Amino acid sequence: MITFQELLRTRNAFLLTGHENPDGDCLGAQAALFHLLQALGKRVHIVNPDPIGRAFDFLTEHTPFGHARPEVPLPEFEVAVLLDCCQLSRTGALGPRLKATGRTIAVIDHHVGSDRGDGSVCYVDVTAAATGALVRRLYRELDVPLGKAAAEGVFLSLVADTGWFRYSNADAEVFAMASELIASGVDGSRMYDRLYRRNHPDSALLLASALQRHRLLLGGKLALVSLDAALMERAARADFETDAVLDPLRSLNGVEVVAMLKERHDGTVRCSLRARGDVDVQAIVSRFGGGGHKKAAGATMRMSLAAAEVAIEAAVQQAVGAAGRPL
Ligand SMILES: [Mn+2]
Repeated sequence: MITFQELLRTRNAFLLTGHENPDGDCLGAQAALFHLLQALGKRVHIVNPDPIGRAFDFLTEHTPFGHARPEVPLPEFEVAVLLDCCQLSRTGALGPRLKATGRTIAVIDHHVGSDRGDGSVCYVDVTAAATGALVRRLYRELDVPLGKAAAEGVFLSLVADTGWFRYSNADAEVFAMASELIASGVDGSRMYDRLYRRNHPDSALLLASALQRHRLLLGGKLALVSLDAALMERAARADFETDAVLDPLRSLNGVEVVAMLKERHDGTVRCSLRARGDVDVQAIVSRFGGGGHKKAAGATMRMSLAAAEVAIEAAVQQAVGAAGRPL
């Protein structure tokens, strides 16, 4: 069995990809791995299922991000690397195209069970706070110095997945890496402004409308917010990041789980769960075919918004009971 490091050393052409609607960890890790492979003299292309979000456009100053278009052939590659996910199904319409090439699928990921996904060669650690932290480790193991563009990518990964160092996954490795990255010239405050302070003028009203729809259930332990397709369309037009509703709900005293349900036009509902305390939301979403981490997880549910609300409330009720605090 070839190691991940050997794979990077011995193959010459790589395609880097990740999950649909790539987030800061996915994109930051891709930027860092792109420059690692270039330093090793490899050919490398980033081809994501979706274009890079506007908030992350600063990454494109140093790193070329591409996305798949049905009419454009994929670049030649020997290895496709999935970052921040482990299943081709998470890459949307790109998945079947990658599979059809018959090339090696590799995985760098930190989600629960990611060593049992579609990767035949995996670099996985579920205790790592971010996929970008794993790419940082690869630089050390391959003895490649971290350049400025890669440092920016790793820092973005860390802040994206630790909620700017607030979540319980912000461990000693995260702070040690962050310290090293800031010392190497990453401007954290500037990145914060670029990520979070360029919102569309409609964003404040969208946040208010979304928050207005929340309900407290299970005696205040579950905060549930349902965003119907009409609101999701307004959000898309304003590039509004719906995750912004999660923190205000998680801040409410007594809330143990926050559930956000987003209605899609294809008849599915995207569910995002966040936990405070001991409830394992990864276990909850696994019943619906989803995945993630103990404190942050998601699933795509094939049902109506109303049915998803009922299903999630029931599943959370069971889990809150299982966590040792019966209602
Ligand atoms: Mn991640």
